[in-house]
Amino acid sequence: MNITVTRKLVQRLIEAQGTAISGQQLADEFGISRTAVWKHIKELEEQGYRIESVKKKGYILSALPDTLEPTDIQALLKTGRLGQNMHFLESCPSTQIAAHQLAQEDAPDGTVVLTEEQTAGRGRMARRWHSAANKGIWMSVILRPDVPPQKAPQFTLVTAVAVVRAIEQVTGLKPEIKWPNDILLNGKKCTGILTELQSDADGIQALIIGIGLNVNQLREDFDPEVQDIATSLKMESGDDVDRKQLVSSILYFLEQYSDLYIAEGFGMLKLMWESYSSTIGRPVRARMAKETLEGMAEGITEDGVLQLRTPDGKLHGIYSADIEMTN
Ligand code: BT5
Repeated sequence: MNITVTRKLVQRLIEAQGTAISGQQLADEFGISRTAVWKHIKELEEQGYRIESVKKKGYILSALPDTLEPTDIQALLKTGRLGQNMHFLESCPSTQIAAHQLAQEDAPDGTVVLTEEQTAGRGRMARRWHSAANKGIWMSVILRPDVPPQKAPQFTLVTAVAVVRAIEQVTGLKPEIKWPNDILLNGKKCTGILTELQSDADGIQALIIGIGLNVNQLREDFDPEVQDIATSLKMESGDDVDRKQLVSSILYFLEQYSDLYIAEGFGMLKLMWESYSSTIGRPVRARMAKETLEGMAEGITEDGVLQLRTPDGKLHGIYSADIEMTN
């Protein structure tokens, strides 16, 4: 069986968006016999694609299997650049490591690395990111924006807004953002974002934006270390969530919002970020490397810096910290 034809057939059926295409038409388009089309369809059904065969009309794709097959995701993509170059790895230590390597090898702006399983997923400050197999989205996006390095931290906030919009669009859930890089549902973490930088004297060479999103895990799928603090979209919505749609939607919003940020600055995105934030207007404790401060989170600056007012009335700019709500 010609694998390329099988993949192209799926793309064609995805692009048809639920309308039927006759076996004869597919046979003509691919230059094969109708029997060969039928054999490819059977092969796809075995791989978990649900394809209805409607009399006198043809084939309709009604469901995709729960894999991260890149050509399927690309058929769903509504982006100009993000994800047009996509690398899929069945298992890897960390998509961040793979993406750093690709960026050094001149991978283009918008390159995406996706995996089913990370054996050494990482968070900030070398913390662990638990990345169980087949249930989440573990992905790194390479961006090459023409901005000075001091404009890099806001990309974490821009990405958070993009992921929240995508979760809303695909599931109807209403997530909140906890400064700077956590997305929460009912107070538990469903997403972490890690932005890393490759830069030299000429400025930013590449931003590597890592997104870890818990999608279809149940409580028992999480490591005991995070069972009480982590949640997944399935745990919150009660439904299985289509990871391919979600990847496509995240990349769409990330392209829109990062382009908006680069073209027009942080103003509009700051407003969006604040509207989703669970941190602003709340009393918080900020744990930093050298000190811990408690006070009221008043807002973020145009630079993405958290403004925290301590009881003595002083306003502190927080660049990096772990935040806990104190009420
Ligand atoms: C983060 O760090 O939240 C950033 C996580 C980024 C992960 C992505 S996955 C794709 C790409 N490849 C990588 O290797 N990384 C990126 P931080 O704010 O430091 O939070 C880490 C903390 O989150 C841990 O110390 C745990 O407490 C908690 N945690 C770990 N795994 C979790 C999970 N699956 N769900 C919820 N919380 C988790």
